[in-house]
Amino acid sequence: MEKKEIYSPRSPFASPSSNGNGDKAGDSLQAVFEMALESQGPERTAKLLEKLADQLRAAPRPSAGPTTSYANTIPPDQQAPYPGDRDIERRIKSLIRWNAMAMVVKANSTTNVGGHIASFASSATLYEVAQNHFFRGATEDFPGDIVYFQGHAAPGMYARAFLEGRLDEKHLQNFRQELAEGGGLSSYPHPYLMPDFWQFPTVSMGLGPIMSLYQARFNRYLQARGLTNWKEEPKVWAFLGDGESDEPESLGAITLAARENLDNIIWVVNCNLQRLDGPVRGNGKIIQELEGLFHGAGWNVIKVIWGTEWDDIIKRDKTGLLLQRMEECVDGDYQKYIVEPGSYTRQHFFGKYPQLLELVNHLSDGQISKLLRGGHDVRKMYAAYKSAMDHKGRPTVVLAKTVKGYGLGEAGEGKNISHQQKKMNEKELREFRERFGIPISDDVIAETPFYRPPADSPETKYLLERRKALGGFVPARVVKPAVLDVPKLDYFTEFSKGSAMEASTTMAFVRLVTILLRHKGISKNIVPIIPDEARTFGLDALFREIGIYSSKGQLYDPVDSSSLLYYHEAKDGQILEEGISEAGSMASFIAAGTSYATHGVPTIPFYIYYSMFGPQRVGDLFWLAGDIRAKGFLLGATSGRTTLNGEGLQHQDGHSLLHASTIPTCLPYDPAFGYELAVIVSDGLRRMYVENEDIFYYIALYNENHAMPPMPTGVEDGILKGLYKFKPGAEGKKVKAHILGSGPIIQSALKAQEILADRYDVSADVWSATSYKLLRTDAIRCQRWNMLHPTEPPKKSYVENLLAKEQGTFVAVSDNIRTVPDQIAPWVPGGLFTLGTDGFGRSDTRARLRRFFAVDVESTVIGTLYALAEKNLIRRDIVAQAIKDLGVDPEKIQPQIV
Ligand SMILES: Cc1ncc(C[n+]2csc(CCOP(=O)(O)OP(=O)(O)O)c2C)c(N)n1
Ligand SMILES: [Mg+2]
Repeated sequence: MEKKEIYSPRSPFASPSSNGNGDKAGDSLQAVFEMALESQGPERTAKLLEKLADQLRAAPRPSAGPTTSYANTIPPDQQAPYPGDRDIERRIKSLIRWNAMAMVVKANSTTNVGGHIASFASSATLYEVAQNHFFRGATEDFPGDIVYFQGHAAPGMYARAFLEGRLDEKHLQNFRQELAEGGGLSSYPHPYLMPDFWQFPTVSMGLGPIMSLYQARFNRYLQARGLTNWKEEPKVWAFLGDGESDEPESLGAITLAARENLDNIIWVVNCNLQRLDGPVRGNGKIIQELEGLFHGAGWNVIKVIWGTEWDDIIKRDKTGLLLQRMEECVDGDYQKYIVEPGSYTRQHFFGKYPQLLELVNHLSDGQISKLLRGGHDVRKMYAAYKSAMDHKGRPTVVLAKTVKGYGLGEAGEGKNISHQQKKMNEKELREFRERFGIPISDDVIAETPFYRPPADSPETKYLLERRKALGGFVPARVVKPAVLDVPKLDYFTEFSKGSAMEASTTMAFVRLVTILLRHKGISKNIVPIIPDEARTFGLDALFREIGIYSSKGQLYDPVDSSSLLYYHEAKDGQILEEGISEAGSMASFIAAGTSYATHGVPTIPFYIYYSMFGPQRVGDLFWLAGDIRAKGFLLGATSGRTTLNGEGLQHQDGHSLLHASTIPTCLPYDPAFGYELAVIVSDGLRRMYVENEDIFYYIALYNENHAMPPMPTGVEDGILKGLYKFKPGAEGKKVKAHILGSGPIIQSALKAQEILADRYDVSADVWSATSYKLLRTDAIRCQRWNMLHPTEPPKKSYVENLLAKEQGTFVAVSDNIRTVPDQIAPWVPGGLFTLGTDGFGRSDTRARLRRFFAVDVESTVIGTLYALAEKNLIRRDIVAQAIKDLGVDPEKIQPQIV
């Protein structure tokens, strides 16, 4: 069994050999006692026992369950000595504190853009110790440590970058005013907005933590697959709030890190005991709660609760009452000790037991109120980080106790309103200046000027020297240009030829990824990601072919080892089989999709999943994929409200395409045929991995088999732009119509085309609509330009040009809600009549479902005739007759609810 290195002991008698064997320990104690009695005599033995009893009372006691006592994990005598110049570091930190506060106060003196002071005020020491001694920047043969900064502590990171000379006053002045002249700083870490600075968006609580876990695992994956040449492994640091730990994404995946022995990750939880509204656990202790959780999950836990001044007080307590008092106080009490004067703490904390008062007799009330919490003590934090860095075999979490709004005094130290505090009056500014010794004079203090010491000052020199020694600045996002040798469209000729056999687009994708995995230029860069659904999509053949990544290889003989497609886990496996975790899978997608930037190693994630459990389930991570400039392919399989027929309401997806359309860097596609898929993927590979565009793809895949025709000539451009004519209607008919179909529902359009021609004298062209969003974006772009250039010849969008000369009426039909095709309605000549699958799905056959939602062949015929009648192009009684002839019940229930 692994040796427990936590300080807070579980039992004073416990030793590794006697763990779990109380009798043995008891026996040896008995033997020692008898020896003492014999050699020392009863009197001296009694004295010795008394002394031991004293020590026992004063020793930290074990708590019940997986927690240890409310004490620092690392005892003072085991603390690594502090290597830095504490004095100068304190001055640097003070200036950073000032500038971080000033930028928020300044921005809010003339605007209402907001910002946070209290969060960084509580975490300044947590970051500064790491900046001066741990975070390693990127160098030629080292990718740099990977740091997830707590989002709303961003002002502190900007303030440091200002001192480092990376940002200037103008930037700070324009904090949260990014559209101001000269540009400004984004509110939070957003690589989309500050692509040279931020690497990881973190402010949506919980996403930073889960990303960091999968990033650490992805780093191991890259190494196992031989895709790196690092001189040493980077550490992944994640800083999060104690309130943030309530998010399921924060703690939901922590067992992964222990299971995978990710000793390359360090979490630092800033336990300031407060969230936005008030205490995180007013009636309990968040540090203890988190300790229990992390211990249970197999992490190495380091608690940093008390600062150095407490060491002596704790040592002098021989009664055990101090620890008892520390444990019986809840976080609500601890918060109160911050806002009340030292006399209150003396009376209510120490005063509960008279013996404790004696311990602080020598301290004034002022001194009592300044007894530091561990997270504000560089020596304690350094020791914790050092121990975390050196820890082998398990991930580490540092639980650091701090004060929210530390140093803000009356303006918001430890108050329930602290989080929202963004203004300070002159008196408060003066107090802040005094407390931190900021060289700003009275006459200008009201303007909260920024302060940067001169370039040759000891502070600037020290700070730069430290960063230089550690490899460079953090955060920094540096993208080294890399171009992959991606296949061109001719690599996919089997798709352009079509196939005699019916197939689904999911099958087409499986084939496509299989041949991509054989392409010399990119095979090794591909990262297939699957959340326990490979068999559903027919991807299980890949298990054996490329293996499932497992850091442990395969320690067992799989039950299906004798079969051709056995479940094959391997240390260099290529598939990331994430189990049932869409959030985890998205985190892996993001790690792989940003590897080009994080590591300078472009990888191509293909994440295939049940489309219903995509944006609807983990939409915030989809949004983040845009912000972080991720690349890759998301494949929403088993798509379509009626195409996935038997699974019912919670599976049948008819709206992911709409969700995906909302993400600015996402290209959503709804292909109907194998060749369309090939055109989209090959162009995507070119755009992302040759042209280096920071975009990603969402492709809806369906599981209905149908004909896979050869590619008509000259349609590539239309496929990519979102619309092309697939099959013109019959010649010589009286009226003209156009049906836009997508995915498998284009089959309804094609059969409707025949019926319309044969029975109603209507020539209907069938178009394949591969992406309504892209058509719309293009149209909006033109429209906006026209609005702002009213006297110039107007620009026309692709869809307007394409449809300009077409006669008749336009109808769209898809297996998605009507809003998806309706996106282009304003630019369709004469408008668009849409059939779609609005409403909850339900289990039944495809035929019945399509009739129910009115996207089947008959409904498409009726819809087209109706649209023609609405334009007086045919008589209304023809529509009524068609409804009868085609056997459609006009009174059938409406799928829409409200
Ligand atoms: C998903 C999500 N929900 C809510 C918020 C709004 N929010 C921002 S900060 C915050 C409180 C954070 O408390 P904590 O994590 O303890 O951080 P602290 O500022 O105390 O360090 C909240 C609720 C958010 N940013 N993200
Ligand atoms: Mg907090």
